[in-house]
Amino acid sequence: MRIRHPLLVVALATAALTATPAAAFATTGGHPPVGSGTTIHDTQPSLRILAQRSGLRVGAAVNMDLYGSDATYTAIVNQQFSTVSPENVMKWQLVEPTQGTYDWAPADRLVAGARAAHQLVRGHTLVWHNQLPSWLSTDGVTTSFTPQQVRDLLHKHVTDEVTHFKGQIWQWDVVNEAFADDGTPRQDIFYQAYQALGMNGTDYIADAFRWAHEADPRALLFYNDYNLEFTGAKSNAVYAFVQQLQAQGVPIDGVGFQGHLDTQYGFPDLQNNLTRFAALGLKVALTEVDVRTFVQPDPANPGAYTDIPLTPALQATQQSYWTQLLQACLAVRQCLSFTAWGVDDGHSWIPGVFHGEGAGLLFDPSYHPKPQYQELRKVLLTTHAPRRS
Ligand code: 9MR
Repeated sequence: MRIRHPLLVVALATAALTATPAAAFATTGGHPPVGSGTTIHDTQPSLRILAQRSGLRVGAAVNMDLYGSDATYTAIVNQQFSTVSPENVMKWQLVEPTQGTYDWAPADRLVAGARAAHQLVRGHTLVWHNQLPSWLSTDGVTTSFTPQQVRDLLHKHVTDEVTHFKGQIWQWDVVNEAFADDGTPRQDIFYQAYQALGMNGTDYIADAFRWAHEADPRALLFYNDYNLEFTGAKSNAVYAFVQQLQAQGVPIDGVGFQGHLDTQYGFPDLQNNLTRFAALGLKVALTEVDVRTFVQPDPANPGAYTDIPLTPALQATQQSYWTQLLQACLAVRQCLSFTAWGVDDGHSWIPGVFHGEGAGLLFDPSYHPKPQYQELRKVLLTTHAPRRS
């Protein structure tokens, strides 16, 4: 996959991000200057430029409350990344908050911005038990609609959303997180509806891929999940399941490995898993990478935390995990993109979900690049591993 306008991209990449006073590091307790300054240097090639050597797309999930209004945030998104994912604004809850009334505006803004910055878009996500509109389900497992109505609503949702963005989405996460960690299918409203209709509970997945393909035959259609990085009950179940889909002629193109890692667990046998899925004739991608760790409490704010790892050893483990994640993707020719789930530690889902953990991303809350950012640059600079296009 080649970036079509290399000159423009170089121009974007060589523009300085911001001039930030060194004092910002002291107040945030942030990271020391990387290289010789407090900014990403204007002579330093961006991640997207470096990744181009291997035809790899590097991406970030974008928070639309910041995109376009926070200049530094927006500059990082445009300068560093060649693919973007909407962190929330393409989810069913956001696009159809009231039944029958769509709100495409925030997602349209991202798609337009991506086009202007010569980025590709990963559409996230069409079918998920979470972040459903409240008129459909408040908990993902109960609904007031009949099974046939649930199937019809799913058909309409997938068709309308994929049609709305037709021609503008590179990869769609068609179905997200449909399996539990023990390898059993999640019994959400879709699974239950299909069972009640006398089908296999998981048949909604095949339907969603078929409907998405009908609406935009050129988009790459992905199944996306977490913990597929490790060989185990879940990745084995998904591995068997996607083979079933292929045997039934379901138009699935790829599998997304989210890549939400935590330094308290060992590094997964990721390359092995990427390789076995790719060997099925599928594309693969790292879709939601972050590496969380335990962080220091904020002395000024009891109960709150900084984004500074508790120990230098944890910081070193984080850096090594980022390096290994990227190396695994580069080692597998079918791995098309490597996307971080956010830009900076000040806007990450992690602290709200994992108490006392954080520091998962590549930029600190003052938008300074962290050491793991430089680690990724080093890997990209020293690796030439063309993708299978
Ligand atoms: O980052 C997203 C956060 O802003 C939302 O509140 C949350 C709702 O569950 O979803 C987060 O993104 C998730 C993604 O869509 C699917 N994989 C797990 C991600 C982190 O929870």
